[in-house]
Amino acid sequence: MLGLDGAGKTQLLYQLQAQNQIISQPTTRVNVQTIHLQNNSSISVWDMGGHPQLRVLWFYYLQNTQIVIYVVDSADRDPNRIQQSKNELERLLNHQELENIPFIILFNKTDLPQAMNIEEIQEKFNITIGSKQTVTSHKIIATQITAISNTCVKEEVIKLLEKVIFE
Ligand SMILES: Nc1nc2c(ncn2[C@@H]2O[C@H](COP(=O)(O)OP(=O)(O)OP(=O)(O)O)[C@@H](O)[C@H]2O)c(=O)[nH]1
Ligand SMILES: [Mg+2]
Repeated sequence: MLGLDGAGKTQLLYQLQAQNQIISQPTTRVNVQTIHLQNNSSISVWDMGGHPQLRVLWFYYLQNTQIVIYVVDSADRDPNRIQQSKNELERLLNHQELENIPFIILFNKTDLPQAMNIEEIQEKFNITIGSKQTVTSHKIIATQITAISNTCVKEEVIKLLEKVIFE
């Protein structure tokens, strides 16, 4: 699970574990947690710190990755941050180690009034929200979420994971 600092990755990880905890600390390296899916299967989620100085570490953990969950703070309208987030995403999509790996792209913080709407996201990130698409070698699903909400976030994300794993 990757994305810029403050995007909401750790908050989402807690949701996936059904813990309604509010996160206040940036991740300094990586949190690893097991999440249970259907058919007694489970996945290990590696939540990496997104601070600029930590992003270099992402590339040491790409081997054996089966899915990338890329989280974006859709309420951060700073053009520099949008560009950084796009650049990091592009770097991952083009990385040889991740060839053919599905991506789930989550535009988080939709609860905030300044959050970008679907049209703005699609225009700024050049990504279609909702439908499955193929970008270079990758199957991609992008959607909007609110990681702090306690309604259905876990179910929504697990459904997306199962969709890219099993379908
Ligand atoms: N309003 C709102 N705040 C959120 C949401 N998701 C996360 N946050 C807050 O955003 C801040 C950053 O969230 P984190 O989960 O720590 O972000 P992160 O991506 O893990 O950041 P790094 O560990 O620095 O890479 C925290 O204060 C969260 O509570 C959301 O959906 N809505
Ligand atoms: Mg974190």
